Amino acid sequence: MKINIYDEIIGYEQCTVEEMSGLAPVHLSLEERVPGVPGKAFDLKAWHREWRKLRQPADDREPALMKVEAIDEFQAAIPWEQLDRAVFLYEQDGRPIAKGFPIRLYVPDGSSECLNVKSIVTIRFMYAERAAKATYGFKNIVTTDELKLKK
Ligand SMILES: Nc1nc2c(c(=O)[nH]1)N[C@H]1C(S)=C(S)[C@@H](COP(=O)(O)O)O[C@H]1N2
Ligand SMILES: [Mo]
Repeated sequence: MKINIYDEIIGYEQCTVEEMSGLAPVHLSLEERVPGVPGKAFDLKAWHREWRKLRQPADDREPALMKVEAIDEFQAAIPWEQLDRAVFLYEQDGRPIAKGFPIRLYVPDGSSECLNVKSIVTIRFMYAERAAKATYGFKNIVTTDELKLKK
């Protein structure tokens, strides 16, 4: 399963969890940042810096916002300052994670546990777009039947 990665400076790319964790310079046990939750995780910002450096070494600007989207269309937009201790959980008991496959975000210093988004399929790094607060929730899905009713 591939994860869609978009970075305003780099563009679109698809990566497997193995490719992402293989590149990540900082690996840790999730328990070190989220007490009581075991599993293997890698540091988000260190991974992003490494990924960016390999593609665009001359530009070291930091994003202002990260947006993630899950298989079930749950999504979150998180200001970069809240992500200093954020990690991606990718393995538990030697296997891909059962709850949250393929990867799950944990934001230990975030404003809410609701930001621990499971089953992420798209990650976006934004530089121009900013937000004062983190937001999360399900995408607004308007069905064609609802559109007809509104006419
Ligand atoms: N993909 C996805 N991730 C999600 C959610 C969701 O509905 N879908 N709910 C969020 C909310 S509101 C909370 S409080 C936590 C709950 O985490 P838990 O299932 O480990 O208790 O997951 C977050 N991550
Ligand atoms: Mo929540």
